[in-house]
Amino acid sequence: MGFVERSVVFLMVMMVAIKVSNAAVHKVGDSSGWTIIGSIDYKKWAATKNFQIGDTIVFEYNSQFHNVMRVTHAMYKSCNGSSPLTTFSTGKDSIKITNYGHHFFLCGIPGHCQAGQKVDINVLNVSASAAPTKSPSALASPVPVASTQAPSPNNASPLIVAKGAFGIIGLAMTVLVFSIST
Ligand SMILES: [Cu+2]
Repeated sequence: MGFVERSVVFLMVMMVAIKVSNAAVHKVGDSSGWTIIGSIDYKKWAATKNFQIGDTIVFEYNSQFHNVMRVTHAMYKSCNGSSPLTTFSTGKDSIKITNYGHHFFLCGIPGHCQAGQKVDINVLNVSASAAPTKSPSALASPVPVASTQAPSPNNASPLIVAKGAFGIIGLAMTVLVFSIST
């Protein structure tokens, strides 16, 4: 492979590595899993998590006794599992979050949802607490800046993005040069 090809491959590997490292896996109910035993408060569980796009939600349960149905808000509220959007039933279902907003799930076995086996995965479109390398849309949003410090706050966002990109490329190039010279 030539230098250019190697550079491109290396950069792609870097991008994938960065993407993977940002994504989290959330096991519903933590060690208890997806169950009606112990009356787990899945609302409470979800409230302690910071769900992001790219994260994976894992439902672990005994497939003889439970399942997982993705439903609408109305179905979630009324525990109606008669016409789910999707049904999962492997006993270990991994669902990747691909969009913002609420993702409603319940167990479709009669009585289980009423007993509390339901969860609302809410993916917030905010990243005030997120790392600076998160989505560009978050960086582009207007940030209140003291007028004495920055007379033109509109210029701040592209600068941050550019700095982040140069940082990644710079790091990649450094490693690349190192790998070639050895
Ligand atoms: Cu169940």
